[in-house]
Amino acid sequence: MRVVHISDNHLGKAQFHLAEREEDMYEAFDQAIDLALRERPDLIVHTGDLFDSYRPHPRAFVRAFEGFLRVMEKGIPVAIIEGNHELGADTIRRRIVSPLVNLENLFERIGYSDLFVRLGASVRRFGDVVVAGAPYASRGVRVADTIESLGRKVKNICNCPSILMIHQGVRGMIKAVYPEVDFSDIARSPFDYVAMGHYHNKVVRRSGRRVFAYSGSTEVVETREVPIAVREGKFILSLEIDRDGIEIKELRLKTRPFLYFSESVRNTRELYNLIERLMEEASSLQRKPVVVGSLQVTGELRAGFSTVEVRRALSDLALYVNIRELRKLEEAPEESEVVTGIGLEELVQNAISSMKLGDEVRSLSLKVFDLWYKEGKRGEVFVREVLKLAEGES
Ligand SMILES: [Mn+2]
Repeated sequence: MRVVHISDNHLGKAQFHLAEREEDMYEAFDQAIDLALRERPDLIVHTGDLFDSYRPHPRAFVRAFEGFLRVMEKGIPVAIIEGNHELGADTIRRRIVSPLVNLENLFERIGYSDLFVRLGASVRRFGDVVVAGAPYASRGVRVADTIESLGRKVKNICNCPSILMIHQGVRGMIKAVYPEVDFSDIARSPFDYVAMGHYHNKVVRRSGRRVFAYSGSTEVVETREVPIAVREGKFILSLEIDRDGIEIKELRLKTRPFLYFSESVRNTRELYNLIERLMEEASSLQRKPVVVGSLQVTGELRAGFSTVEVRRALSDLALYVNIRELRKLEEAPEESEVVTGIGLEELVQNAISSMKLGDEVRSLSLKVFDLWYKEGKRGEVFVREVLKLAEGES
């Protein structure tokens, strides 16, 4: 059976408050569907965060509907689970349904109930494979127990290849401060392919005949993904799965170009060398890039001057310029900190821990952060709010 794995489209997100970036998310999703259809798959599995919000903009909802309709009109089923972004605080506390339920209802109305299948800790057979899936669960919920019980159900259905779909941080696969599952929990389960969402960079791990994979997001959703995204790109995964094993192909998407730099400049000559290089790179591209970088400024350069100069030079060449200017060398982020990990929570924790706070306030700040994090708010706005809260206390 040919199965395509897609994840984390974050439809509706307008990164940097730009309409162009909202459109980029839609285009990446459309492209993912195009690439998937070219594979002539028997099934598409979607591992969550189709939408950026549990209350998506109608534009995002319509684009998702249109994309999946193209799949279903060809008779191809889609199995999907909710990511944390589809399960906001309201959906849990006030029993508001996730947007995937709305989508499911709509497809049911037009006769596609067999083709759009939302898995809520349940198992379904599609042709010669059994698929189990569970929606995102925050830390504290025993995800490992859910996986174990799904594993038992799968064995009862048929003696055929099996797929598990989860939207979780898995310790041992990625660097995360709040992993909800250990790699051993999925490794000891009986599933042949574990399709994962949540982490936005592609991670494919083979173990004998089995494969564990994060396909990654289809666009850059947060700036911390940029260092890896510029090197590797964004993907969907296509696999041929049968009793003999799994063959996996990584299909790369053509997404908005990003330029990334992390440099220290000591004087205007070094600054203008950098600017010249960025201008050259930006003008060689067919589409305007988003430029993301950090500048460590030392020596004769005034604070803020370099950032203004880079922005000015790239104003016509780039869609958006996002620079962090660091004054002292020791404040520079470790490259590994930027590159790896689910990360944002770690940055916030480190920031809170490094502030001059009383023990009680620090522990309160970390608790507030923990609560908010569990409710799935982990965008840049959220981090700013938490930092503001903590700073206000000091
Ligand atoms: Mn996501």
